[in-house]
Amino acid sequence: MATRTSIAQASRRPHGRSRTRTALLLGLSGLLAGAGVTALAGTADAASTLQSAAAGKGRYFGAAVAAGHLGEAPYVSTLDTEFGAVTPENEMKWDAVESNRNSFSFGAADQIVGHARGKGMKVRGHTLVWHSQLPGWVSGLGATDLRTAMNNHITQVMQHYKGQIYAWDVVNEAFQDGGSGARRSSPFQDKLGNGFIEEAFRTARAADPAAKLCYNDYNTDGVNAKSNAVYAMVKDFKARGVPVDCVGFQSHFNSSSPVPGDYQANLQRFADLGVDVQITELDIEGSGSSQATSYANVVKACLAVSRCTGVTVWGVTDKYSWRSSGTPLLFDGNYGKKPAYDAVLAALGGSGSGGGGGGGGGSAACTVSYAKGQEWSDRYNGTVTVTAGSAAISGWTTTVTMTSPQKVSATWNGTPSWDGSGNVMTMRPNGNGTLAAGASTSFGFTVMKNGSTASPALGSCTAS
Ligand code: 9MR
Repeated sequence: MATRTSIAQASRRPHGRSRTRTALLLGLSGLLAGAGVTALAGTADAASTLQSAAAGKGRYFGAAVAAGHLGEAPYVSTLDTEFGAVTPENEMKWDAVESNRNSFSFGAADQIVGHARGKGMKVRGHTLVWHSQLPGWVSGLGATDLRTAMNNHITQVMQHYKGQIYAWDVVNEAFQDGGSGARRSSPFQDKLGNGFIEEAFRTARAADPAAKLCYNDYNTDGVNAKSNAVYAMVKDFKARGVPVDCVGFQSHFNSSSPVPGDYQANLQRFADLGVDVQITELDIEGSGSSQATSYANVVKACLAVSRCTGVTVWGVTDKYSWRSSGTPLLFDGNYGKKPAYDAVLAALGGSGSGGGGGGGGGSAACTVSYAKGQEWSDRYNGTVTVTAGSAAISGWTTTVTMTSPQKVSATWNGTPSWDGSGNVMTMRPNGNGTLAAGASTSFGFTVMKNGSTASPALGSCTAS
């Protein structure tokens, strides 16, 4: 387990701001005979997904995946619809594939790789040499034996997946936190010395020459002593022909470790050394528009660096995140798209924003997405997130259509009006009409089921 004091476990509720709940008297407006709800326009330009939008920018958009969740239908459909790359979250680590010396078990990792490749997704291999999730037998070896074991591990694992892996995290987290810029103490460092990293990369190149070979670390996302030390190593490797192709920036952020102001500059300086850069484990604790803005900033930074080849978020849904109480991902526990999702999609030029361009300009546009909230036997809550496109907006309008005989009994953070049937709610801002480019707001409502559990349908979003 990586210990990291800078990442506090935030325990804030998602979307936990105070709500002004406006009870609506529905009396007449709710009931409608016949008609029902027909297909409706749905979300505006809903064809766009994270991967399709990223692909439009020449990038991949991936997620860390756990084999244990591949039997859960909404997990798989979210993964398959939205993502174009996977990283096994734990299944390729040393303790998972070689818990006993020279006895390899690839079952769980194979499941992920098989699924991903069946869907045409890229696979990032994670990770070959790491001080954590390392079986006890490795730590107990003397130097000569350890060197043999390390090289054997790299060779066996990489050859098993030869030709199937886009990029490998060959060495993970080998530097200390703090200002020393020193290597972290580990069996590899302590017994083999600084040269173990170089040796691991050389062995990896021989095992699968087609895979990109990455060094991956955290707290190296901005310019600091730790990233300076990694930078010096990569520079030295490039100068001496040690085979390194990419550097992974894990990018685990929260309020005490926010996205650094020099994030893009840091990516760029590594890219300028002649390596690709990748955002490898992105998650950002928080909720609502501040989380969305941080996500958008990370994605924009990657897009601004031509050698930033893709972004991987560290999980599909908040409920399975390694720090789930911090709700750090793009989909909530019910697989609803969060404001952060919309912001990422907009930053990638996707959805209804008109895409294209590349930063700035453009006319007012917005997109909407729906997420189901808490549910009771007689009612459920819904949230609609409105996200501005590539230009700032000063107002928005969208419609939400319920299935008769459902009725909306309350709304918040919006100003509703109703059509004659009482089924179609047109929502306008309630003090939340002004949004910066890519920024989001949301409104909510309670739907009385009256026997129907149908989800509401969204119309398109109109911005001014
Ligand atoms: O998300 C992973 C979690 O399920 C494991 O318990 C944990 C064990 O160390 O590793 C987590 O993934 C880590 C990744 O492999 C390397 N960078 C930090 C990630 C979060 O701790």
